[in-house]
Amino acid sequence: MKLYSGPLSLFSRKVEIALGEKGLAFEREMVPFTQERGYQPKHLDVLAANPKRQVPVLVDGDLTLFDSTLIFEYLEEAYPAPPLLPRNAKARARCRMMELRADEEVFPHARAFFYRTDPPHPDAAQRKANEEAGARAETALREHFAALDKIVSGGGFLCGELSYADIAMFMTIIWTQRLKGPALQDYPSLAAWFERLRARPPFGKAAAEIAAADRDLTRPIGNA
Ligand SMILES: N[C@@H](CCC(=O)N[C@@H](CS)C(=O)NCC(=O)O)C(=O)O
Repeated sequence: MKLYSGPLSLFSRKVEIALGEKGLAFEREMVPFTQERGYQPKHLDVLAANPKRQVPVLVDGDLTLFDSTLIFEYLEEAYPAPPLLPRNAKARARCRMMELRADEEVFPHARAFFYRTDPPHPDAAQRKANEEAGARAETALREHFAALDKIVSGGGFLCGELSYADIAMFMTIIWTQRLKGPALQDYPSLAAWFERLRARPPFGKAAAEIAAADRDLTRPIGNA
């Protein structure tokens, strides 16, 4: 298998963790990424494979597949052991909604912090608007963290056993933390869940590589 990934691609790192948890070997190709130019120039293989021109792209034999959630669905069908979704249909559906919650409800608030690693906007009004949007995102994230803290208060995972929902939420929470969103320490069960995951080699490797990529590629926060 071959995975086109990116050093600071949250969605690609989701797939790396899932492949690792399933014990599947893969060759990884990192596409170009810089803070200044983002994903330009696009990797030619990614342009050919994905009309959305995005990573992750997974190649498994004669199958070329994009979108992290579709890749999860494929991995679960093609490589069912160990499972990363519950067995019961309703529990699986709930777990898929939890993955969607990470990607589409919680992560958009982390996006509101992207201005923190961008060069300061030349327009003062835009800088103020960015900071106001960041403050609203902080409030929303605190509510999400409190709700998630309750879900994992028993010491388990988001859907009972380890699942794709944990992978997606772990990545989203890394993004909130690297962009200096609300601290996890105020949510002890969620912080303990995060550390339980980080102790697993595929999660720990992704977290360490993202921290290294931040040191190499990201403009430090606070130097505005
Ligand atoms: N829904 C997609 C999102 C993929 C995505 O946003 N990829 C980003 C990197 S994390 C990308 O390639 N961005 C470059 C671009 O959009 O031009 C997924 O889950 O895979």
